[in-house]
Amino acid sequence: MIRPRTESPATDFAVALLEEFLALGVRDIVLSPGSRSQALALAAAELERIGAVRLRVRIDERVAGFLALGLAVETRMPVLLITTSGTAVANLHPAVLEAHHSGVPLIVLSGDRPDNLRGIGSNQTTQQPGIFGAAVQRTWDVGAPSGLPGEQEAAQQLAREAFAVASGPVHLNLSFAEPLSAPVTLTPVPLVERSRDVAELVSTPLDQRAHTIVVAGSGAGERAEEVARELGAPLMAEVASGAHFGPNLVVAYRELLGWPEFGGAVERVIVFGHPTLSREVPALIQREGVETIVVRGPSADDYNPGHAVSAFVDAVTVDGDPAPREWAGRWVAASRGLIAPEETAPDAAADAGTHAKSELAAVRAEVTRRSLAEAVWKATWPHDRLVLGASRLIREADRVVVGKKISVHANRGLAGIDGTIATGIGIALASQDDEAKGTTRVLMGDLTFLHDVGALSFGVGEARPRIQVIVGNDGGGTIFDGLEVAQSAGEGFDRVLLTAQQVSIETLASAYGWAYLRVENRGQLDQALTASTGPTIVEVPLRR
Ligand SMILES: Cc1ncc(C[n+]2csc(CCOP(=O)(O)OP(=O)(O)O)c2C)c(N)n1
Ligand SMILES: [Mg+2]
Repeated sequence: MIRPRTESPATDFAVALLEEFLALGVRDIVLSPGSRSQALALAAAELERIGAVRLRVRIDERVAGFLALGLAVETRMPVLLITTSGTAVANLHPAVLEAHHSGVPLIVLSGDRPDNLRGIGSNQTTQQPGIFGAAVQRTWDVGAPSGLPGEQEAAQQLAREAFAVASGPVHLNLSFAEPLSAPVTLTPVPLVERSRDVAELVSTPLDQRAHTIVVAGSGAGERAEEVARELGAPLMAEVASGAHFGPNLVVAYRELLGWPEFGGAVERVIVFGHPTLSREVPALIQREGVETIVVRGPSADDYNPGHAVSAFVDAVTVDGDPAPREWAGRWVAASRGLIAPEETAPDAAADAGTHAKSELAAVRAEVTRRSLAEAVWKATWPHDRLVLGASRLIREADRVVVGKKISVHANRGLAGIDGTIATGIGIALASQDDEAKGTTRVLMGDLTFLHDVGALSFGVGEARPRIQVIVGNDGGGTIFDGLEVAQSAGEGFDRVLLTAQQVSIETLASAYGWAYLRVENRGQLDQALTASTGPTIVEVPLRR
């Protein structure tokens, strides 16, 4: 549909562009303020007023980028990101890179000056086309609309082209000239719910040869679990793979991959998603005589450690009956034996007094990384969402948590410690949009938290989801303690790797208007995890 013209060609273009994105099925817009992009921003605000989009406004573009990423992860639809010119655009780069490497659709709309005002030292003007390099599927540099006939149709065409290639991030750099906007009033038009065309995948058949294992990395999804069952293969599913459940799950996969009678016996590996959490998986794939088939995902790069992968396929099918249960059963049983409880549970046969005492001791016990990961996992149900930051806690969770069919996300495209809170808020907002359902829990280390503290800011009128940001605070980046450098670095280690910090998280929570709970023992942790309603920070002190 073409709207009547306003006094500003910029506004006419912006409205036509955004309305076409809506017609294609886009429902979420995130924007940061600025003058050059005002036509887009005001059109977005008007579309929000008539109930046609969900609009989120964030002052920090880095936060806006990761918020959009979280929304897109949850909705599986492209999200529009609107920014002004200059450094504003560059602040989207981290989220654009993560989206590129994990195959999340983002459509960046950056405002810019017209061509004749670029490269002459105009205020807030830099080389924006190409700023994201190879991290975007495509870049358009669009001249300023000037009111010529056909400009609105051109805007619609642009939206269709961008939407069609947005399997990851794309960049529309849009020039605008004065008048940068004009008042516009929109009336709702009926929107057709359209799902995105999914390309027909060519399936490769797999036989049930024994001594096959299925590996599920980040973004693998439920299909990995299904294929493991159909093949009768043990399933090495990372905690944020979307496949960490089912009868074939092998939680202690790292240990077993190192054992000759388990890892040593593997002949074939089927990989879904992007494995990043172990050294054992890439080592196995590079071992002489192991055949590896990678099922391609949306990520930019195909997983190919040591260039040792034998075949890349779009999808797999399994014909016939699973391999004998003996193979998978052995792995599952051995894994169960390895994941012993951290502390012995109260002895049921003991007398009532001893029983009560040991229960009390369990409630008062200090929280460890393992018990923190397990408690958060245990508190999460299918209507909830779990987001795991980079560093030690996701690794701890990956080593110990039992199989459970819940929605878990981690930014493993580049495994940055940036944007974790914003990503979690995006997932929370999108997953809770319909009716009040579920809580999103975001578990991270203290540096990861401090890196994204700006994401705690909700502007006036912004929706505040049910979210718990759970910070395991060990006073710095203690993951480096476990690396070789901790032994070799000497005095500089604490200053430049651990980067110790003593920031008051409680004060930050209060400054940003979040509820705050400090957890001193396991009993308090369990209570805190089920307590909250609105945005809450749960600080859990951990030993270095
Ligand atoms: C944006 C970014 N900068 C730096 C790194 C390197 N890095 C990985 S883990 C880490 C420390 C994380 O510390 P914390 O969040 O406290 O977790 P802990 O290691 O203590 O569990 C850093 C700096 C990264 N992954 N991403
Ligand atoms: Mg830490």
